[in-house]
Amino acid sequence: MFNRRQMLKAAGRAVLGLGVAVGEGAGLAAFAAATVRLPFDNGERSLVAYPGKRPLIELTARPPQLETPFGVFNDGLLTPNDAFFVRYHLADIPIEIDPDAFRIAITGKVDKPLSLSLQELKTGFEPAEIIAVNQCSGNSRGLFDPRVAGGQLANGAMGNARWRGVPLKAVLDKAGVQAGAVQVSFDGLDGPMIPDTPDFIKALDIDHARDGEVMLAYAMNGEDLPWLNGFPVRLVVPGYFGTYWVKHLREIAVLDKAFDGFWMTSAYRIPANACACTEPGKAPAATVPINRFSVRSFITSVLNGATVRANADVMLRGIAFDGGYGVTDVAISPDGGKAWLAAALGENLGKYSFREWKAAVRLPKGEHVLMVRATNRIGQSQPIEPLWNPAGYMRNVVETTRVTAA
Ligand SMILES: Nc1nc2c(c(=O)[nH]1)N[C@H]1C(S)=C(S)[C@@H](COP(=O)(O)O)O[C@H]1N2
Ligand SMILES: [Mo]
Repeated sequence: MFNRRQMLKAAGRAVLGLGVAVGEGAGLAAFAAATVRLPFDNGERSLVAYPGKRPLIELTARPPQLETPFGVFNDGLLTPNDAFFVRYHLADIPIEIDPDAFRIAITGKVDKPLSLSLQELKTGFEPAEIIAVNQCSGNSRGLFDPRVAGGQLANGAMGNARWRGVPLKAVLDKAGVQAGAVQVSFDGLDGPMIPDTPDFIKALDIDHARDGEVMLAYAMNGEDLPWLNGFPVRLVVPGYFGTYWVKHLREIAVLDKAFDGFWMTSAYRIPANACACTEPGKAPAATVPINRFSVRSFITSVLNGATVRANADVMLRGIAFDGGYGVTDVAISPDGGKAWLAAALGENLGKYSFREWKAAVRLPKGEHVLMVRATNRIGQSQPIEPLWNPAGYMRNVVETTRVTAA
């Protein structure tokens, strides 16, 4: 219904459109097409079409937080731009950006501070592409038991896209990082509604920032970034949780000490142990900033509660991914975890991408519990019993899909 490209042409400046989407949550009711029920208590949600998006599962309106309906993940390995999930923390999101006036500042411990236009970013550096999954730390949080506070998401706060942009390393090299640099911080155009709320700023260690893979992305699946996914430029941190993928990037600061803002030192921290977990209800003794994805896999071709043909080959299909070592094995259980058979892996789109898998099962008449479990190159896999932590991060239990064969 809303096409940003048309908006650009029409107005010269880019605007989010539908000021109502940001300012007046109530006005959105008119766009609610339907509702869905996520598989947990209070999982009733509206499907709402925001600018540049098809109807998605609305978690909050101010700021917009949208989850991808799970069926999308069976349509292809790349998540379409108009179906890609949306996560914001602060309600004052940009609603008007002039792409010609837009600049990214590179400041701090550099020889030559830079102020890069979009044009300079696109033409002054060698472009790079990478296919990578973006997943929110709290993806699947609504499934935690006992329940935890935070956005109550099912499994749709993830997506896989082909990102195009400039390696952060190239930009930092141009600015000339000075000796003693420790971290690099990233700030976007969005801000808090009241000054007491800390601005959303994230940081990476200097070596990570200069690994050549972390990218300033200006395109996604061959098009400009959708507004709500960070137009005109966002950070892409392959293998790392979405919290580092700062949108509407406006300032990159090279720091000579670890960044001490709220979103690094208090939020987005996980228990400092091998499972990143605690006993349900217990706080961790020590924490570290959340970092790489744990291994996950999903059946996408049949959903919980589906009916499949009995005594016939049923081709199961799905996706698997990890934090960048690469998925090497996917196994399927047709009987709730007693027997496991190897699935065939599909095309390798790179170690940060969703990897397709397929496996045929034959099921006698009756109820069946299907499971899928992936393992990566360094032997990391998925727990049969869910891990728990107070923030509801990193859920990666072996998924269970109940079907009836008839
Ligand atoms: N500017 C800005 N960037 C941000 C955030 C934010 O609140 N503001 N949220 C982060 C979090 S927690 C996630 S999960 C991803 C989500 O990316 P998406 O909205 O493009 O799906 O954006 C990240 N980048
Ligand atoms: Mo997130």
